[in-house]
Amino acid sequence: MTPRVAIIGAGPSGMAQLRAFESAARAGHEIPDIVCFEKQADWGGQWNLTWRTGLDEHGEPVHSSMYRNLWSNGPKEALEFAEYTFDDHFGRPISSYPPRAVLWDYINGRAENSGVKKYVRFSTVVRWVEFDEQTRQFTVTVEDLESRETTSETFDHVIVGSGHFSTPHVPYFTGIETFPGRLSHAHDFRGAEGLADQDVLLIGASYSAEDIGVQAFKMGARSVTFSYRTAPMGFPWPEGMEELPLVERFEGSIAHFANGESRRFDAVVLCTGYLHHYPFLPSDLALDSPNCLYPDHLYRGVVSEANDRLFYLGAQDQWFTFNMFDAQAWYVRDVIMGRIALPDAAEQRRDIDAWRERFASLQTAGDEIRFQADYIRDLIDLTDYPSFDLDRVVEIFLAWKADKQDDVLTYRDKVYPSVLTGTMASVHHTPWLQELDDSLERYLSDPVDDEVATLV
Ligand code: FAD
Ligand code: NA7
Repeated sequence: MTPRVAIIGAGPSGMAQLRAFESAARAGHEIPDIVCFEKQADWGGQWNLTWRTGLDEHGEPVHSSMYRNLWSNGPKEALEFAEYTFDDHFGRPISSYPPRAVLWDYINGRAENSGVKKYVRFSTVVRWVEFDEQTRQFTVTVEDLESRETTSETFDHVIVGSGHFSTPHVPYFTGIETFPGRLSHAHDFRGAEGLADQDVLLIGASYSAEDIGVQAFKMGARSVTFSYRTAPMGFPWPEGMEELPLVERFEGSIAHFANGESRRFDAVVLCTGYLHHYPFLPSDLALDSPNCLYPDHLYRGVVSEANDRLFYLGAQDQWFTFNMFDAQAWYVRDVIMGRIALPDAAEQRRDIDAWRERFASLQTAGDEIRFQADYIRDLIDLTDYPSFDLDRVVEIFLAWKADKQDDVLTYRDKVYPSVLTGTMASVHHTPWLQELDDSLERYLSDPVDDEVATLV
């Protein structure tokens, strides 16, 4: 009997898994029977932008937390697929920090080229997964959101690629219910244009706070204030942007901070992160973890310790993204296809403990980046995923960190060479701070000088 594999989610992780199986099929191997369930009408996961917030047209929680003005927050050279380069896709150099639509086009291009769409059941949400100890199979219950029909099928393996930056973490701040202005979580942020001329408070000190704050500044916010819990981001902020310690309480539109200062705000965005949330899994199978670089109970970061027929992709906090998902997907494929044997439970635990011990000792962002690079290298060494110069990618990440530290408003204008092709990225025709059109068409166009100038 051909084994059956269910993949939950057709975001970059699920698409990597489809591509991994397809590449084995192309090499002449017999692959399992695969079904990928995707609740959205299209693939791309987070990169599939929606204008909706809250619930979608079917009453399901909206998945994507991305916004109109989102451009890559790290250099594209750090996420390039080793077997489908930016040169393969665009046929010419592009800049190092493309907008969302361009990266969607890239991941879509690889998936389309490999013909894996046939495996995906779109607009189909996974409602429940149950494991039968006797048959050692999973029953996966799904709902077709168009027909509203619920069906169940059995699978030998389940791969969870449902992402973990979608269910907002919303802490309480004393008196926040008295705040009269616009109050939202980053998950529902869709664009900063409405923040023009406003005094904006962002609570949090990570990617979302930084980027939404910078977007607000770009779109003409009167002031941008960040409030941190543990440590400030520490960038040399321009006039009009500042970091303060944690908000202690709100009194109407006034926020009082832990250092005794207070400010009045028009809008508050909670950039307080996301929860790992797997409502389709029973608690003994659902990953329960903070957002971190090495969640517990995942052997090699992907195999569930509770059930070695259950896998998670992309469950880590992410310096690396697309190429890490590839490394994981190739490994999971080879475990499922019997090319890699899993060690016994004791050895799996020993390995998890060793990685988590190192994870606990990491001090700096550089340590974290090297840690994740080593994790990826470890996986790539076990499969036929093309290896690439991970040390060079680490250097690119470190240069990006330094560029951002120099100027958080202009780092996206910098360019890097591909570690795969050597191609030097091109400088975008318009500096990021002046570029108000985030479309693929505008990005790939070659505007004449005065079209650029009108935006400056
Ligand atoms: P996701 O992209 O979240 O995809 C998960 C998929 O699973 C979705 O399509 C969802 O609809 C589907 N799904 C969920 N539940 C179910 C269910 N029950 N049934 C069926 N389908 C389901 N990364 C970068 O490299 N560069 C960036 O600039 C960058 N910016 C980001 C900005 C924001 C605001 C966020 C939130 C993330 C950003 N990321 C960025 C990280 C991003 O998470 C990854 O790039 C990538 O999208 C993760 O892929 P994934 O497939 O693991 O998860
Ligand atoms: P992150 O990276 O998980 O960061 C969450 C931030 O929220 C972090 O700075 C936390 O502070 C802060 N946080 C969490 N709880 C609180 C409370 N109670 N009070 C104050 N601050 C809090 O999430 P992001 O949304 O920034 O990024 C997620 C992904 O989206 C990422 O991959 C990007 O590419 C885009 P801490 O520093 O822990 O004290």
